[in-house]
Amino acid sequence: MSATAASVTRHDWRLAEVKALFEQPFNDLIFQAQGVHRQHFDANRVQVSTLLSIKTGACPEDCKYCPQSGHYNTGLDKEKLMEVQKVLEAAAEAKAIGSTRFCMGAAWKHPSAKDMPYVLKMVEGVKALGLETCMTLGKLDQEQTQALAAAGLDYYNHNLDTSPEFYGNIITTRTYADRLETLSYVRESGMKICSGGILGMGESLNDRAGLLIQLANLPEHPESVPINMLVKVKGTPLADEQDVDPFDFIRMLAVARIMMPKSHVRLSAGREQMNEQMQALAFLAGANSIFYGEKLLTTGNPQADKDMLLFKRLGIQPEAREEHDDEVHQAAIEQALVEQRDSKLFYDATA
Ligand code: SAM
Ligand code: DTB
Ligand code: SF4
Repeated sequence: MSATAASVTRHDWRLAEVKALFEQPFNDLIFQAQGVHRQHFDANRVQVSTLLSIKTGACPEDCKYCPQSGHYNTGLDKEKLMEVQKVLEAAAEAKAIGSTRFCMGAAWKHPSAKDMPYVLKMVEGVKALGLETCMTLGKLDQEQTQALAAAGLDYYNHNLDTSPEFYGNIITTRTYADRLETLSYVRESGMKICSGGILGMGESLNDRAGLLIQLANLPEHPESVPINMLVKVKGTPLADEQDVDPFDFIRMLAVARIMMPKSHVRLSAGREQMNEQMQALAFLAGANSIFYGEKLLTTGNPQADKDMLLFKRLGIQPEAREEHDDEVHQAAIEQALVEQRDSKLFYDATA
């Protein structure tokens, strides 16, 4: 297929054709993905989101990849729900370093009635700071999605994680159908969906293709598709899984880009384990979003100044928030860069 053939938004993907996309020669796949990418996006813009864990550890779910599951001993310090004011301070810091979206995550099976008022206050406060809002709190019912949407929540993150066939090897306490139900409530409420998965859990090519088919065959594509590389955490059952071939990870991003041409595809967890060349390849394959700031939820992420330097070397501009003045945003980023440059820890590889 040529890289410039018009890409249509499809919802009827079948396993054989998706596998054929994956199995193309690498250069052909990247060329095709970059062609699709350019039909819908500025290829030199990347969206930046910052994560915060608002409730950490002791989760009743048994997700085998997760350092926060109460089923495994990972030595993580548990924390109860953060105070609203502390969350807003963290959001203001994220804004100051140039982030446009603030994603709050809680290690819950689902939010309880007593926690909801605090969560809604967090959404309102973060929104008032001029940031896009995102939350990931586990399973939701219809009443909760309506309340979050009314408070101004822009995105809800709820990952399918893997194919329906492989899912039972990874999680037994929540079903795939539960996840699809939460996604349908999020859609009904008018919020945008962020949903993706993880590579490196011992899944097959069929499972990787199967995950993308589930996401792309939803009635509407998720607006945001995070593709995580497993962060192997000691104490979790997946701590000793084999590394994913870096080129296979890039293939996943490229196929996601082709199947969901208008979605933001996020090069998500695992960037600390990737070199700059691999991240550049990820952007070439059509990834156009990252988590920005030194921490994911409980594990590390590259330092913000390192990411800004990489963007500068690649000629990438951070994407401005919708309805946000590009110049104001750019000024904030440049100010953050100047401040970092004055710090002793900053090494300017371009000087
Ligand atoms: N507890 C909520 C839930 O699972 O719905 C929200 C937080 S949970 C940590 C959000 C997502 O982070 C998971 O669905 C999973 O895809 C990702 N994740 C968790 N641990 C990870 C790890 N070690 N490596 C990569 N991704 C991970
Ligand atoms: C997503 O897909 N990845 C993020 C976010 N959504 C919530 C979480 C990654 C977590 C990595 C392990 C940790 O830091 O605890
Ligand atoms: Fe709990 Fe979410 Fe971790 Fe699963 S991924 S154990 S639901 S925090």
